[in-house]
Amino acid sequence: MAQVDFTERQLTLKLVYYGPPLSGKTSNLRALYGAVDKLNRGRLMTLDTRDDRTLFFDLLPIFFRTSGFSFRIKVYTVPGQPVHEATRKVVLAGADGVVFVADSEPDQRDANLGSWKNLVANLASLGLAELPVIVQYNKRDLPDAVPIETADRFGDPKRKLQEACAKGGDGVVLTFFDLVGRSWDFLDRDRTLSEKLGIDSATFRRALAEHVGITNPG
Ligand SMILES: Nc1nc2c(ncn2[C@@H]2O[C@H](COP(=O)(O)OP(=O)(O)OP(=O)(O)O)[C@@H](O)[C@H]2O)c(=O)[nH]1
Ligand SMILES: [Mg+2]
Repeated sequence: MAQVDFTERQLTLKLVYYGPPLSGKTSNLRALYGAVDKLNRGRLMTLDTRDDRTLFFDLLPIFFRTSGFSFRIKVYTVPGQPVHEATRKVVLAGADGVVFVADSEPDQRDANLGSWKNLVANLASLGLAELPVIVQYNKRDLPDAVPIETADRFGDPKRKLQEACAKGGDGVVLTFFDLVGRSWDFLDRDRTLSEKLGIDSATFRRALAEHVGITNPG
């Protein structure tokens, strides 16, 4: 869970991008890296094999200050290939929120569902069943992309779906903002964060939008 250090006046959030193999998790991180002002991000660490598949995880640190408090957001991806199950669980531990990157290719429906079930099982075993999860449908640029109206909503017909093209960057920042906001609200509910920090949700969101150098999220 989030680390709050009142002596250092610092809050650290951990977000994880999860999903089936090749759905575009690493591409999301690359696009985010490109969108965030360089003063507000660290190095993008990607651990690939030679064929560009994530072997362990990727990590992008993002940071900003407001009202005398410093915020660090550690954004991770997991490797999608089934063989990396142990790694996925390690990376997911301690998360404050998850983006589930689904693949819009029609033939990836089963892969999406399988990965979703894997996520739900891992969250439950880590005691994180209530964690905010945003579903992003990536690769919307593909001509045969599954229509968003008929896309799998993973058991919740009312679930909001974020559309994205991580390769071009569309929807990546919006997905990220949505998750950071939801993670803040989730933590605030449990730990009365706003009170302790003297920063309310609206102030936090405004600071995030201003300080990560994005004037028009989306
Ligand atoms: N057409 C299209 N291709 C995409 C998009 N996003 C990613 N890709 C491609 O999909 C492939 C996989 O992308 P990655 O970001 O490496 O996928 P991943 O989810 O990190 O894959 P693993 O780490 O193996 O689980 C690459 O060839 C990307 O260029 C997109 O929005 N549209
Ligand atoms: Mg990857």
